[in-house]
Amino acid sequence: MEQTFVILKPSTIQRSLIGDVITRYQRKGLIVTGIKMMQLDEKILREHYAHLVDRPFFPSLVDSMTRTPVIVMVLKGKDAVEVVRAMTGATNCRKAAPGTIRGDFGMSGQENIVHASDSPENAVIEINRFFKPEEIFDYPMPTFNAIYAPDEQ
Ligand code: IDP
Ligand code: MG
Repeated sequence: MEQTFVILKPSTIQRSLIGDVITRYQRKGLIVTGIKMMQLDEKILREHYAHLVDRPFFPSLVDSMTRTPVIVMVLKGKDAVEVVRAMTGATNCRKAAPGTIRGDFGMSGQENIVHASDSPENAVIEINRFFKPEEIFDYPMPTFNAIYAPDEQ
């Protein structure tokens, strides 16, 4: 089953929303296969946000993403990348639809609560960038057969 990569950004840590955000993913039926707290630095952010390094807001984004440690997560589910991106909402929280995580928890374009991988290819790259193989776990979930029909598993 597909896995995707999520960062609970410093805005989430500072606003004590860690539990609320993780609860949203778990209630949806996504399985947490990896989770840890880590301090990001400019080097890893230049890789992770390579498409943005030349943008004028990049220094501010680095300041924001290094302000506190973050929580990085791997979530597993059918079509997990698409599902989690849909739950995330538009980049700017003020434009993100109500019901999405950004739409419900934020007011900023930069301080926008979470990062989520935007394609299956990037999910694999990002999981490998932030996690060692032994930090990702495959374990049985008793609820699995209540979350998915047999032909969806
Ligand atoms: P995404 O997080 O919705 O995939 P990206 O365009 O990949 O959006 O941008 C990565 C992150 O960079 C955003 O989540 C946000 O924190 C920040 N960002 C993007 N555009 C802007 C901007 O115009 N001003 C400030 N920060 C921005
Ligand atoms: Mg992006």
